[in-house]
Amino acid sequence: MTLLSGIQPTGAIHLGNYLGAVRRWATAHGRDDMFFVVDLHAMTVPHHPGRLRARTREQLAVLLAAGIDPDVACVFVQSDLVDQLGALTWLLESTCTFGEANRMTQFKEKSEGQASVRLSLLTYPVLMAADILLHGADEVPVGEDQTQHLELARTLARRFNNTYGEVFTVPRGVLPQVAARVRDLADPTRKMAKSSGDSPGTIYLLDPPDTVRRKIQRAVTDTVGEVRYDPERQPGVANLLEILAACTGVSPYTAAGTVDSYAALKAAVADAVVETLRPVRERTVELLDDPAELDRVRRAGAERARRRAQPRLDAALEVVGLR
Ligand code: AQP
Repeated sequence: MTLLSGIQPTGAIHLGNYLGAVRRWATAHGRDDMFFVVDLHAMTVPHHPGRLRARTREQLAVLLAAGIDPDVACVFVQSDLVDQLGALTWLLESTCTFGEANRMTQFKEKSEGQASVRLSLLTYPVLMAADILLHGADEVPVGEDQTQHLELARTLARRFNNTYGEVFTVPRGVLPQVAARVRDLADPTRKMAKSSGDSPGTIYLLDPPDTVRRKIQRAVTDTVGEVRYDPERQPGVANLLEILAACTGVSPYTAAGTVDSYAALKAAVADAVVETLRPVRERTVELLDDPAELDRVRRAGAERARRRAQPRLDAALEVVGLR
Protein backbone atom coordinates (compact mmCIF):
# COMPACT_ATOMS: atom_id res chain seq x y z
CA MET A 1 0.00 0.00 0.00
CA THR A 2 1.59 3.26 -1.14
CA LEU A 3 0.51 6.59 0.32
CA LEU A 4 1.76 9.65 -1.56
CA SER A 5 1.55 13.24 -0.34
CA GLY A 6 3.30 16.51 -1.04
CA ILE A 7 3.75 20.12 -0.06
CA GLN A 8 4.22 23.06 -2.42
CA PRO A 9 7.11 25.48 -1.79
CA THR A 10 4.90 28.48 -2.58
CA GLY A 11 5.62 30.08 0.80
CA ALA A 12 6.80 29.27 4.31
CA ILE A 13 5.24 26.23 6.04
CA HIS A 14 2.56 27.29 8.50
CA LEU A 15 0.80 25.74 11.48
CA GLY A 16 -2.04 24.49 9.23
CA ASN A 17 0.38 22.61 6.96
CA TYR A 18 2.02 21.12 10.04
CA LEU A 19 -1.05 20.06 12.05
CA GLY A 20 -3.15 19.19 8.99
CA ALA A 21 -0.54 17.29 7.02
CA VAL A 22 3.17 17.07 7.90
CA ARG A 23 2.71 15.92 11.52
CA ARG A 24 0.33 13.22 10.38
CA TRP A 25 2.79 12.00 7.74
CA ALA A 26 5.54 11.91 10.38
CA THR A 27 3.56 9.89 12.93
CA ALA A 28 2.61 7.06 10.58
CA HIS A 29 4.71 6.17 7.59
CA GLY A 30 5.85 2.93 6.08
CA ARG A 31 8.48 1.79 3.58
CA ASP A 32 6.17 2.21 0.60
CA ASP A 33 5.03 5.74 1.45
CA MET A 34 6.29 8.74 -0.49
CA PHE A 35 6.48 12.36 0.64
CA PHE A 36 7.73 15.09 -1.66
CA VAL A 37 8.27 18.80 -2.08
CA VAL A 38 6.18 19.76 -5.07
CA ASP A 39 8.38 22.42 -6.62
CA LEU A 40 7.24 22.07 -10.25
CA HIS A 41 3.68 22.93 -9.22
CA ALA A 42 4.97 26.12 -7.58
CA MET A 43 5.83 27.38 -11.10
CA THR A 44 2.21 27.62 -12.25
CA VAL A 45 2.09 31.19 -10.91
CA PRO A 46 4.79 33.90 -11.23
CA HIS A 47 7.71 32.80 -9.07
CA HIS A 48 11.14 33.98 -7.97
CA PRO A 49 13.87 31.37 -8.74
CA GLY A 50 15.97 32.09 -5.65
CA ARG A 51 12.98 31.93 -3.34
CA LEU A 52 11.74 28.71 -4.96
CA ARG A 53 15.15 27.11 -4.37
CA ALA A 54 15.29 28.30 -0.75
CA ARG A 55 11.71 27.25 0.06
CA THR A 56 12.24 23.83 -1.48
CA ARG A 57 15.27 23.30 0.72
CA GLU A 58 13.45 24.58 3.79
CA GLN A 59 10.47 22.31 3.21
CA LEU A 60 12.67 19.27 2.72
CA ALA A 61 14.32 20.14 6.05
CA VAL A 62 10.92 20.50 7.75
CA LEU A 63 9.73 17.08 6.51
CA LEU A 64 12.83 15.50 8.05
CA ALA A 65 12.72 17.65 11.21
CA ALA A 66 9.09 16.69 11.76
CA GLY A 67 10.18 13.07 12.01
CA ILE A 68 9.69 11.51 8.58
CA ASP A 69 12.49 8.96 8.42
CA PRO A 70 14.05 8.99 4.92
CA ASP A 71 15.40 5.49 5.54
CA VAL A 72 11.81 4.30 5.89
CA ALA A 73 9.57 6.40 3.62
CA CYS A 74 10.83 7.84 0.35
CA VAL A 75 11.37 11.60 0.77
CA PHE A 76 12.22 13.50 -2.41
CA VAL A 77 11.90 16.69 -4.44
CA GLN A 78 9.51 16.53 -7.41
CA SER A 79 11.80 18.26 -9.93
CA ASP A 80 14.55 15.66 -9.37
CA LEU A 81 12.26 13.38 -11.40
CA VAL A 82 11.54 16.00 -14.07
CA ASP A 83 12.65 13.72 -16.95
CA GLN A 84 10.34 10.89 -15.98
CA LEU A 85 7.50 13.22 -15.05
CA GLY A 86 7.85 15.21 -18.26
CA ALA A 87 7.57 12.02 -20.30
CA LEU A 88 4.57 10.68 -18.41
CA THR A 89 2.83 14.07 -18.37
CA TRP A 90 3.00 14.06 -22.19
CA LEU A 91 1.45 10.60 -22.37
CA LEU A 92 -1.30 11.71 -19.99
CA GLU A 93 -1.89 15.02 -21.80
CA SER A 94 -2.40 12.85 -24.85
CA THR A 95 -5.00 10.91 -22.84
CA CYS A 96 -6.78 13.94 -21.35
CA THR A 97 -9.12 16.23 -23.30
CA PHE A 98 -8.92 20.02 -23.33
CA GLY A 99 -12.49 20.11 -21.96
CA GLU A 100 -11.49 18.04 -18.93
CA ALA A 101 -8.56 20.31 -18.06
CA ASN A 102 -10.58 23.45 -18.72
CA ARG A 103 -13.35 22.28 -16.39
CA MET A 104 -11.18 22.31 -13.24
CA THR A 105 -12.68 24.78 -10.76
CA GLN A 106 -9.29 25.58 -9.25
CA PHE A 107 -8.08 26.76 -12.67
CA LYS A 108 -11.15 28.94 -13.03
CA GLU A 109 -10.68 30.42 -9.54
CA LYS A 110 -6.95 31.02 -9.84
CA SER A 111 -7.07 32.41 -13.40
CA GLU A 112 -10.09 34.66 -12.89
CA GLY A 113 -9.28 38.34 -13.31
CA GLN A 114 -5.60 37.62 -14.15
CA ALA A 115 -4.23 39.53 -17.16
CA SER A 116 -1.76 36.74 -17.92
CA VAL A 117 -2.18 33.08 -16.98
CA ARG A 118 0.57 30.48 -17.35
CA LEU A 119 -0.42 27.51 -19.52
CA SER A 120 0.98 25.29 -16.77
CA LEU A 121 -1.83 26.46 -14.47
CA LEU A 122 -4.25 24.78 -16.88
CA THR A 123 -2.18 21.62 -17.36
CA TYR A 124 -0.84 21.10 -13.84
CA PRO A 125 -3.63 18.70 -12.80
CA VAL A 126 -2.20 16.40 -15.49
CA LEU A 127 1.26 16.77 -13.96
CA MET A 128 -0.35 15.96 -10.59
CA ALA A 129 -1.87 12.84 -12.18
CA ALA A 130 1.63 11.94 -13.45
CA ASP A 131 3.03 12.33 -9.91
CA ILE A 132 0.44 9.96 -8.56
CA LEU A 133 0.44 7.38 -11.38
CA LEU A 134 4.22 7.29 -11.89
CA HIS A 135 4.69 6.05 -8.33
CA GLY A 136 1.74 3.67 -8.34
CA ALA A 137 0.13 5.42 -5.35
CA ASP A 138 -2.87 3.60 -3.87
CA GLU A 139 -3.92 6.35 -1.47
CA VAL A 140 -3.60 10.10 -1.82
CA PRO A 141 -4.70 12.32 1.10
CA VAL A 142 -6.46 15.30 -0.48
CA GLY A 143 -8.16 18.43 0.81
CA GLU A 144 -11.59 19.25 -0.59
CA ASP A 145 -10.02 21.68 -3.07
CA GLN A 146 -8.03 18.81 -4.63
CA THR A 147 -10.72 16.15 -4.97
CA GLN A 148 -11.52 17.18 -8.56
CA HIS A 149 -7.85 16.81 -9.52
CA LEU A 150 -7.69 13.39 -7.90
CA GLU A 151 -10.82 12.40 -9.83
CA LEU A 152 -9.04 13.45 -13.05
CA ALA A 153 -6.06 11.25 -12.13
CA ARG A 154 -8.43 8.31 -11.64
CA THR A 155 -10.15 8.98 -14.98
CA LEU A 156 -6.83 9.20 -16.83
CA ALA A 157 -5.53 6.00 -15.22
CA ARG A 158 -8.67 4.08 -16.20
CA ARG A 159 -8.77 5.51 -19.73
CA PHE A 160 -5.07 4.79 -20.32
CA ASN A 161 -5.42 1.23 -18.99
CA ASN A 162 -8.54 0.58 -21.09
CA THR A 163 -7.03 2.05 -24.26
CA TYR A 164 -3.51 0.61 -24.14
CA GLY A 165 -3.31 -2.05 -21.43
CA GLU A 166 -3.09 -2.26 -17.63
CA VAL A 167 -0.18 -0.09 -16.52
CA PHE A 168 -1.47 2.18 -13.76
CA THR A 169 -2.96 1.68 -10.32
CA VAL A 170 -6.21 3.64 -9.98
CA PRO A 171 -5.60 5.77 -6.86
CA ARG A 172 -8.04 6.43 -4.02
CA GLY A 173 -8.42 9.86 -2.43
CA VAL A 174 -8.64 9.97 1.36
CA LEU A 175 -9.89 12.99 3.30
CA PRO A 176 -7.94 13.74 6.48
CA GLN A 177 -10.11 13.62 9.65
CA VAL A 178 -8.65 15.89 12.33
CA ALA A 179 -7.40 19.49 12.16
CA ALA A 180 -8.38 19.40 8.50
CA ARG A 181 -8.60 23.19 8.38
CA VAL A 182 -6.63 25.52 10.62
CA ARG A 183 -8.04 29.01 10.10
CA ASP A 184 -6.37 32.38 9.84
CA LEU A 185 -6.09 33.93 13.32
CA ALA A 186 -6.91 37.40 12.03
CA ASP A 187 -9.77 36.26 9.81
CA PRO A 188 -11.20 32.90 10.94
CA THR A 189 -13.57 32.79 7.96
CA ARG A 190 -10.62 31.72 5.76
CA LYS A 191 -8.00 29.02 6.12
CA MET A 192 -4.46 29.72 7.21
CA ALA A 193 -2.55 29.90 3.91
CA LYS A 194 1.01 30.28 2.64
CA SER A 195 -0.23 32.74 0.03
CA SER A 196 -1.41 35.17 2.74
CA GLY A 197 2.18 36.45 2.81
CA ASP A 198 3.38 37.95 6.05
CA SER A 199 -0.09 37.96 7.61
CA PRO A 200 -0.51 38.48 11.37
CA GLY A 201 -3.05 35.64 11.24
CA THR A 202 -0.58 33.02 9.96
CA ILE A 203 1.75 31.21 12.34
CA TYR A 204 4.83 30.02 10.48
CA LEU A 205 6.65 26.96 11.66
CA LEU A 206 9.90 28.91 11.84
CA ASP A 207 8.40 31.89 13.71
CA PRO A 208 10.33 32.49 16.96
CA PRO A 209 8.28 31.80 20.16
CA ASP A 210 7.67 35.48 20.96
CA THR A 211 6.25 36.05 17.46
CA VAL A 212 3.98 33.01 17.88
CA ARG A 213 2.76 34.35 21.24
CA ARG A 214 2.16 37.83 19.83
CA LYS A 215 0.13 36.51 16.90
CA ILE A 216 -2.03 34.35 19.19
CA GLN A 217 -2.46 37.23 21.63
CA ARG A 218 -3.90 39.30 18.76
CA ALA A 219 -6.15 36.53 17.41
CA VAL A 220 -9.68 37.67 16.59
CA THR A 221 -12.31 36.38 19.06
CA ASP A 222 -15.83 37.82 19.60
CA THR A 223 -18.02 39.65 22.12
CA VAL A 224 -19.83 36.56 23.45
CA GLY A 225 -17.36 36.38 26.33
CA GLU A 226 -17.71 32.63 27.01
CA VAL A 227 -15.31 29.90 25.96
CA ARG A 228 -17.50 27.40 24.12
CA TYR A 229 -16.83 25.28 21.06
CA ASP A 230 -19.33 26.75 18.62
CA PRO A 231 -17.75 27.13 15.14
CA GLU A 232 -20.89 28.77 13.71
CA ARG A 233 -21.32 31.54 16.28
CA GLN A 234 -17.74 31.80 17.59
CA PRO A 235 -15.40 30.93 14.68
CA GLY A 236 -12.34 32.66 16.17
CA VAL A 237 -12.68 30.94 19.55
CA ALA A 238 -13.47 27.63 17.84
CA ASN A 239 -10.30 27.92 15.75
CA LEU A 240 -8.21 28.54 18.88
CA LEU A 241 -9.87 25.55 20.57
CA GLU A 242 -9.21 23.33 17.55
CA ILE A 243 -5.55 24.38 17.56
CA LEU A 244 -5.30 23.73 21.32
CA ALA A 245 -7.01 20.38 20.87
CA ALA A 246 -4.74 19.35 18.01
CA CYS A 247 -1.63 20.30 20.01
CA THR A 248 -2.70 18.61 23.26
CA GLY A 249 -4.46 15.54 21.86
CA VAL A 250 -7.95 16.18 23.26
CA SER A 251 -11.24 17.16 21.60
CA PRO A 252 -12.10 20.89 21.15
CA TYR A 253 -15.02 20.38 23.59
CA THR A 254 -12.65 19.03 26.26
CA ALA A 255 -10.21 21.88 25.56
CA ALA A 256 -13.04 24.39 26.11
CA GLY A 257 -13.58 22.97 29.61
CA THR A 258 -9.97 23.64 30.62
CA VAL A 259 -10.08 27.46 30.35
CA ASP A 260 -12.54 30.06 31.63
CA SER A 261 -11.65 33.26 29.77
CA TYR A 262 -10.39 34.36 26.37
CA ALA A 263 -7.13 35.50 27.98
CA ALA A 264 -6.62 32.05 29.55
CA LEU A 265 -7.51 30.39 26.23
CA LYS A 266 -4.95 32.46 24.32
CA ALA A 267 -2.27 31.79 26.95
CA ALA A 268 -2.96 28.04 26.78
CA VAL A 269 -2.93 28.03 22.96
CA ALA A 270 0.32 30.02 22.89
CA ASP A 271 2.03 27.58 25.32
CA ALA A 272 0.76 24.56 23.41
CA VAL A 273 1.77 25.87 19.96
CA VAL A 274 5.20 27.02 21.11
CA GLU A 275 5.90 23.61 22.70
CA THR A 276 4.53 21.71 19.70
CA LEU A 277 6.62 23.65 17.19
CA ARG A 278 9.80 24.03 19.28
CA PRO A 279 11.49 20.68 18.47
CA VAL A 280 10.60 20.85 14.77
CA ARG A 281 11.80 24.44 14.48
CA GLU A 282 15.08 23.70 16.26
CA ARG A 283 15.77 20.59 14.19
CA THR A 284 14.90 22.43 10.95
CA VAL A 285 17.40 25.17 11.78
CA GLU A 286 20.07 22.51 12.50
CA LEU A 287 19.39 20.78 9.20
CA LEU A 288 19.50 24.03 7.23
CA ASP A 289 22.94 24.58 8.77
CA ASP A 290 24.08 21.23 7.38
CA PRO A 291 23.68 21.54 3.60
CA ALA A 292 25.77 18.42 2.91
CA GLU A 293 23.39 16.19 4.89
CA LEU A 294 20.36 17.76 3.27
CA ASP A 295 21.88 17.24 -0.19
CA ARG A 296 22.70 13.63 0.67
CA VAL A 297 19.13 12.92 1.73
CA ARG A 298 17.79 14.69 -1.37
CA ARG A 299 20.04 12.69 -3.73
CA ALA A 300 19.21 9.37 -2.05
CA GLY A 301 15.48 10.12 -2.14
CA ALA A 302 15.63 11.09 -5.82
CA GLU A 303 17.51 7.92 -6.73
CA ARG A 304 15.08 5.73 -4.82
CA ALA A 305 12.02 7.44 -6.37
CA ARG A 306 13.49 7.28 -9.90
CA ARG A 307 14.41 3.61 -9.56
CA ARG A 308 10.94 2.81 -8.40
CA ALA A 309 9.24 4.83 -11.17
CA GLN A 310 11.23 3.65 -14.19
CA PRO A 311 9.60 0.22 -14.79
CA ARG A 312 6.14 1.80 -14.81
CA LEU A 313 7.24 4.57 -17.18
CA ASP A 314 8.89 1.97 -19.46
CA ALA A 315 5.69 -0.05 -19.52
CA ALA A 316 3.65 3.05 -20.41
CA LEU A 317 6.06 4.07 -23.21
CA GLU A 318 5.91 0.52 -24.55
CA VAL A 319 2.12 0.14 -24.66
CA VAL A 320 1.51 3.50 -26.38
CA GLY A 321 3.87 2.49 -29.18
CA LEU A 322 6.92 4.59 -28.39
CA ARG A 323 9.20 1.62 -27.71
N1 AQP B 1 -5.00 25.79 6.89
C1 AQP B 1 -4.74 24.50 6.78
N2 AQP B 1 -5.17 23.63 7.73
C2 AQP B 1 -4.88 22.30 7.63
N3 AQP B 1 -4.19 21.76 6.62
C3 AQP B 1 -3.75 22.58 5.64
N4 AQP B 1 -3.03 22.36 4.51
C4 AQP B 1 -2.85 23.54 3.88
N5 AQP B 1 -3.43 24.53 4.56
C5 AQP B 1 -4.01 23.98 5.67
C6 AQP B 1 -2.52 21.04 4.10
O1 AQP B 1 -1.10 21.12 3.95
C7 AQP B 1 -0.68 20.22 2.92
C8 AQP B 1 0.26 20.89 1.98
O2 AQP B 1 -0.41 21.98 1.39
P1 AQP B 1 -0.03 22.55 -0.03
O3 AQP B 1 1.40 22.85 -0.08
O4 AQP B 1 -0.57 21.66 -1.10
O5 AQP B 1 -0.77 23.93 -0.04
P2 AQP B 1 -2.28 24.31 -0.05
O6 AQP B 1 -3.18 23.18 0.33
O7 AQP B 1 -2.55 24.96 -1.36
O8 AQP B 1 -2.42 25.37 1.12
P3 AQP B 1 -1.41 26.45 1.62
O9 AQP B 1 -0.22 25.78 2.22
O10 AQP B 1 -2.05 27.37 2.56
O11 AQP B 1 -0.98 27.24 0.36
P4 AQP B 1 -1.87 28.28 -0.52
O12 AQP B 1 -1.77 29.59 0.15
O13 AQP B 1 -1.14 28.27 -1.83
O14 AQP B 1 -3.27 27.77 -0.59
C9 AQP B 1 -1.94 19.73 2.23
O15 AQP B 1 -2.18 18.39 2.68
C10 AQP B 1 -3.00 20.67 2.70
O16 AQP B 1 -4.29 20.05 2.75
